[in-house]
Amino acid sequence: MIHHLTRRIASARAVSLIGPLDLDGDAVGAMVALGLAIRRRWPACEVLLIADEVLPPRYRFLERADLPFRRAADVPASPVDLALVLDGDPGRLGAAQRHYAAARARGLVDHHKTADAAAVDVAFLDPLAASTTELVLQLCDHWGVALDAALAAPIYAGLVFDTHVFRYRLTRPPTLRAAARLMETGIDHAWLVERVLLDQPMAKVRLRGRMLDRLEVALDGRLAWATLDEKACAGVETGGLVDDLVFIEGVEVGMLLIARGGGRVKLSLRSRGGVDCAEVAQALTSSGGGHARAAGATVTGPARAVAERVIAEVARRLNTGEHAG
Ligand SMILES: [Mn+2]
Repeated sequence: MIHHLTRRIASARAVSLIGPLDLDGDAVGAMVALGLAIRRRWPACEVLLIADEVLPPRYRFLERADLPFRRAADVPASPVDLALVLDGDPGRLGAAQRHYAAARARGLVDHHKTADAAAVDVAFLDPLAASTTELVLQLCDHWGVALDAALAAPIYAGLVFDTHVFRYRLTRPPTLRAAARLMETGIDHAWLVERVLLDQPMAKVRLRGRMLDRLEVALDGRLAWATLDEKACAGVETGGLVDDLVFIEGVEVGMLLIARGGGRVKLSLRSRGGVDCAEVAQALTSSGGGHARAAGATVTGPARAVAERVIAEVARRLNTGEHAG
């Protein structure tokens, strides 16, 4: 896989690196790091970074003046030799979709277990990688691109974002060895972690307080949940709030419901036991999905009715999965 991708990039005059909808620290880090690595290895290759949205303020410190992020709607879709989607599903690109479609060849660099190599011309995938930036580091090593602080910072940003600073399951010995190598370039670990993860807008902290105030439990304390309405969430980025609902003693599944306009509810699920959140989200609506431990969906109906449906789905899985470990 790595050789095939390398050949494709080596023969390309222009490569687009495309981020999925809802850019996160790993997607942004992977775009910046891979862009920089390609530029260093093949200086004549033109590299474009494209996403549906403008770069979220949190990640602006990663952007380089010589590799600016372009909003898909602001640039014409050109038939570049290769378009690569990083850290996401080529079916979820928003306005960047037409850039992907216009390319002569299409590919994927990703660590999601649902990534499908058969759907693209070239892929570099590893569902055991802790972040897509961990795969970018492997590409740098394969290409002989020297690791310095400029390259290490976006790679490290993706690594700490996706593992929540090495807390989650995909943190393995190679992840920590990679982290050590990255730190040895002189990057500031504490500063990067603050910028990428810890610093929160005041409005989000207050919203978290409101969420915790409304905490309810079900299924003998094994599911914790809360509901917020659209008004309370106005102007606040709600990503990650649901994580606070699953790391509670005895809780295995966390659920956050955000009531949106038009009778729709945004559902976010987290699991740390045997319940597969993606299955639960899919049981509610065919457009639901994600990972076993983190999933979501947009469902029609009153929030409480949606909650009851989720609780019933989780209850079935808790009962049948009792002895599965
Ligand atoms: Mn990722």
